[in-house]
Amino acid sequence: MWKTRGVSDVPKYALLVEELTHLVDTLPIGSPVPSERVLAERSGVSRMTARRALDVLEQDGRLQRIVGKGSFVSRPAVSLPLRLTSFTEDITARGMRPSSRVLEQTTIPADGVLAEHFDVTAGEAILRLVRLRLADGAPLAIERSHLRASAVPGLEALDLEHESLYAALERDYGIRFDAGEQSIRAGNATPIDAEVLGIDAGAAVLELVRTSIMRGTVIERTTSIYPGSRFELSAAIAPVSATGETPESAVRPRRDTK
Ligand code: 16G
Repeated sequence: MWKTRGVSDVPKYALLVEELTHLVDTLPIGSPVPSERVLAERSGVSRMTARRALDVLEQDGRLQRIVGKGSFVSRPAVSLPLRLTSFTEDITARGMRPSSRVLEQTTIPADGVLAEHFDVTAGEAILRLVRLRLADGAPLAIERSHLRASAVPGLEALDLEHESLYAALERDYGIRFDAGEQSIRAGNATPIDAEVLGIDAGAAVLELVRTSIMRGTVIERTTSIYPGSRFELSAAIAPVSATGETPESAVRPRRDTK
């Protein structure tokens, strides 16, 4: 006789995949994930269903199964490339759907620190844009951007909830960055950022600070906060002889700035 298991198990299976995805999202890399047997008992599904759910996460690269040991949260789902690409491009390239929630969009006068970053006089208009960035609906990062207002008149009226900042800069202002600098430093989530990102206050975060330049003019400076337990940075490293420059380490003492 044919079994009807497939039909009755579908919602439970989907639910289990969803639950497991949420679990690995919140656990640090390397943490153990409940075994097939425990999952089956807890969720009231067959062991076969529990195994299939674990398979899905393994195929997505979210879990690593080690024979005889169990399943573990695997390397980050997203590694952050060190290139002048946009969040939208990076996430789309990974087969996920990017989206944003605008938390703040204002024009402010440059204080001393911003004036120095943008090489303008204090008081000059700077656009401030704070966005929660999501991939497939899950919060990934908080980005606090400052933009030279004189280079992007009218930008504050754009709907940056639904479109890429870099795409808008190129389309409306012909801005395509030709240089940039990015610093990466360790930090701890502030209570506000932690709540927005769905992580514990004080949890380790990666802070990426990017300065984007076109024809020698700083246009953008953005600080991105990523949960440290889920991301890694990857960059190609060239042998010293290939660069023709004096060797200099990328690691330097930290300067705390906006
Ligand atoms: C990236 C950039 C950020 C830029 C954003 C634009 C890093 C560390 N930062 O997240 O500086 O503002 O892309 O994204 O990569 P969008 O074009 O999708 O709005």
